[in-house]
Amino acid sequence: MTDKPTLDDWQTLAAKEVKGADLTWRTPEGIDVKPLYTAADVTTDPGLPGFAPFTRGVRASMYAGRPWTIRQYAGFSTAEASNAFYRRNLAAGQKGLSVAFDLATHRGYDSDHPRVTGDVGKAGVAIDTIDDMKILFDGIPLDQMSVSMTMNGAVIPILAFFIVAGEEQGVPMAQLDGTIQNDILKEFMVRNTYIYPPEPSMRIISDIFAFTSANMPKFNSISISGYHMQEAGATQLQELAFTIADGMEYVKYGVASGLDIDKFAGRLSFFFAIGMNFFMEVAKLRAARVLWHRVMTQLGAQDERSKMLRTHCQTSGVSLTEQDPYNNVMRTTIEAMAAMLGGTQSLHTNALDEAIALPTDFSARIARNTQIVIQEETGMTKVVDPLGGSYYVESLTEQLVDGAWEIIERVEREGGMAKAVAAGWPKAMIEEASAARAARVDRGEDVIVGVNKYRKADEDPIDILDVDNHAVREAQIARIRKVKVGRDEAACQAALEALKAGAAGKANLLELAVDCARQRATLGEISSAMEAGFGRYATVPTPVKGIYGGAYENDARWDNLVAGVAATERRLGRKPRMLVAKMGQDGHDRGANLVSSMFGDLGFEVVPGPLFQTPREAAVLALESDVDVVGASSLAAGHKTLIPELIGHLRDAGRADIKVIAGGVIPAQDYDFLHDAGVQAIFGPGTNLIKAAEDVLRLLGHNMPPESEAAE
Ligand code: MLC
Ligand code: 5AD
Repeated sequence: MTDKPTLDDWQTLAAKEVKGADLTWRTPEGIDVKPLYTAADVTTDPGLPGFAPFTRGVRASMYAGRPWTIRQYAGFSTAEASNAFYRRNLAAGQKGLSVAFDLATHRGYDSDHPRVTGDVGKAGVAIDTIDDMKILFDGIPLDQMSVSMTMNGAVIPILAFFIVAGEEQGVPMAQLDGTIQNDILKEFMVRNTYIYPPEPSMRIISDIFAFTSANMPKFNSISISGYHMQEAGATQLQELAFTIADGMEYVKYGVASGLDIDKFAGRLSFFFAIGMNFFMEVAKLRAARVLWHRVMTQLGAQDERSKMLRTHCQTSGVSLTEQDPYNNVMRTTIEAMAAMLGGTQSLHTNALDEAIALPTDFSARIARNTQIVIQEETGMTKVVDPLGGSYYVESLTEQLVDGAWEIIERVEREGGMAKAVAAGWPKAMIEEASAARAARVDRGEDVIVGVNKYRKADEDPIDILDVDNHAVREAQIARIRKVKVGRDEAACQAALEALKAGAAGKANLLELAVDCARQRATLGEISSAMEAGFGRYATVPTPVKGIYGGAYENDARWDNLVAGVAATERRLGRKPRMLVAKMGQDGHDRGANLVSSMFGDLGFEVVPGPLFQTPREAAVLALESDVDVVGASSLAAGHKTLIPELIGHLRDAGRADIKVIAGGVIPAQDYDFLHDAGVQAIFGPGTNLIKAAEDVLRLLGHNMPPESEAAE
């Protein structure tokens, strides 16, 4: 009989099989993943589910007792259209609701505001008044259905509308079950639907904690979100650390505002993205629970429920592709499995058309059924934390806990997350990770099937949802008028004045806004009443330098481009200039920041345009900066309205020579329309930035050598 093989024996055997090749994989988190894990890699006992520190789940019985909530995020066009969509989805097996609002609503503008013509009803549903909110939940009993609302900027009017919609349905607020996102720190960092400056924004959050903990015991007062960090390019470690650090900051603000920690902490909830690194995602959710338990113990919570991290998850949008879109169904399935194996409480699975448009009934059905099949056909829900005890998963969990703790300690040393966000380093860290990832994808080092490998020669177009924002806007304007005519104007103005005074003083803003909602004040009016005291916040992007370009050191194609930029500079007598424009209320700046960063690395003079410009403002900036090209980045479906307007303003100013290119989430169906409007090049999702830069140089009159085409 031979001796039991040792780890050294395995090492020797494996090395022989692969002829000595190094099998270690360094992940973007900087974790060295080895080809084999054994008991020697695990130092802590994960304990049992339902018990501190909840590594294996927050409930003892987990999905064996009750499966996670199938909660699909949705909303588009009008309240009527979204309500009908919700009802169809609930009839087909969805369990909880999740409302997506349009960007005008997010940013506190009524649909009749001149700044939002391109955004009404586009990325979500338009909500201007309590009447819209009531229609949204028509026939959906709010004492039985839990409702998540993704709202951060205009969180006060939206929550007030929700409370009053319940009231007018006959449901007292104490019975309302659901979640409000209410997470402003990550808005300043990555999602950008803030309205007010950081300080009053943090006060709003504490006011909501105070109001809901006193009046709405079933309602989750916040959804502390890492999702958007991962969407913006963060590594899973960054997402984990900054999310927990955000949570700490909110708890500290709540306590500083006079609340007892155990009175509100039990209703804090979380939200993570689940991307394609399967085991890392499983470990991330487990690590998050351990970290939250640790943090809350440190902050003095006594009640175990205050230390329990309950979370929603959404499969990753950025991991999905426009090309060969049916691959997205597989990707989403894999991600959904990671979310459930990590122990999520609630889940959204993305639709296969994610990279180009909002879901249709067809794509939403497949996305929803992905979860139903896992829950009802596979037996996977029968066992609690089935990956518990996996050497690899336990080891990754520990490494993520330790890695995140280091980042959290840095945040704490520097005074907490609000200060860190103001200083800007977390955002810069995420953008660096984003640029590094883009370079790895463009260089083919990270494979995306159907995009940088096994790409189809021809893509078959798929049917997508197109919202007519002009029609939605007209309908909304009519309803705003109707509501204003029907209300008691003096009572409404008095409620708004009280809110204005409350913003200047210390009164609870949500309580005052509920009165405004009862008096039929609009979302824009409620928002402006607070803006009068708080002001509106604006920032200018600062693209990171050298990360994308640095990945292309000694690369012939990059060098060719740099030479092309230099030649263009000699021809123009100055560096070529590009404005990267973000128009409308679309704050998704990942693409714009990447493009600014890359063209800067190539030697362009880049003008990174501020967020939320109108087409006229973007045109004025283009003229003042005397740019050669405007790159309009659009990720929220406003392109068919905003980009043609921009071109019109440039032409009116006699500068039709300025080239306008468009990039972002632009469906192939819209290309002809945009070309006819004068757009000279369009770069959709999955564009290789090197190829895009070559096209831009050609547009600027440079004769790019043909070998760079061949090198693609
Ligand atoms: C659960 N329960 C159990 C149980 N499991 N009881 C006994 N045995 C078990 N095994 C109980 C719970 O205690 C709870 O009751 C009730 O069942 C509901 O379960 P839950 O686990 O709390 O689920 P849920 O109600 O769905 O709440 C999940 C949540 C919540 C806490 C994470 O915050 C939530 O739903 N979040 C969703 C956020 C979301 O959808 N966001 C979309 C973002 S999209 P009780 O009484 O204890 O409550 C976005 C995109 C963008 O942001 O950028 O636009
Ligand atoms: N309906 C459905 N899903 C949406 N998403 C954003 N808006 C909507 C909507 N109105 C999803 C996408 C996106 C993520 C932020 O949320 O998956 O990537």
